[in-house]
Amino acid sequence: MTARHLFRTALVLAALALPSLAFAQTDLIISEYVEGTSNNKSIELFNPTGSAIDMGAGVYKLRLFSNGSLTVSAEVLLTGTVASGATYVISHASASAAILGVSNATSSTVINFNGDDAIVLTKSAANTVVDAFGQVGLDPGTEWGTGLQSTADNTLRRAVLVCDGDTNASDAFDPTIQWVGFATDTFGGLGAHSVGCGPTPTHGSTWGRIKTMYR
Ligand SMILES: [Ca+2]
Ligand SMILES: [Ca+2]
Ligand SMILES: [Ca+2]
Repeated sequence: MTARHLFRTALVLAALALPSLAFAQTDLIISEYVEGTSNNKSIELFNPTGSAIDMGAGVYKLRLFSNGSLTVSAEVLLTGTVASGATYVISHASASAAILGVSNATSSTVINFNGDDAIVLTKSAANTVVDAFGQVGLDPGTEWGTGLQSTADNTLRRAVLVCDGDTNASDAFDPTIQWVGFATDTFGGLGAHSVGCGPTPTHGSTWGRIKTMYR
């Protein structure tokens, strides 16, 4: 084999060794929480993965744990498929027309929180936690957080760099870490969500992830 052949072979091997692009995100996240006046209440789910997610097939549930309860207060079995990059909005049936107009479903038992209640997205018959909002088993009094970044009388939107759910529903919850706060009855963000994490190299170099985040 000549030096030229060796060089070309090395190039081919180097190309084969390049990581392929894939989405590192693996599941749905809770991307928006609306706790407004009257029954203006809503939860938005977002699919940050590269594939559609069939919630019925995956036995996804949205569950409410009211006022520090350790046992589920209400739950709804979710159905429908959420495309990659799409949202799924579930709201109180008596919410304003602006909310209902962008809602995919309603549940007046689960979407029935007022600031001191935890909401957990689970999947499978075993109710594996996919994402959690609030702390199950703890009543914070009135709300978690402060000012606009609190769970009562505000809209909270997941920060763009949050691409994976909080799979621990039992630890302390501070909405100022992963959530951006908006004034009471802010509905304009429902039905769409953006994240700063697109496809990342399968072999997970941190630099590759950083580059795709800031591209
Ligand atoms: Ca409550
Ligand atoms: Ca948690
Ligand atoms: Ca949104």
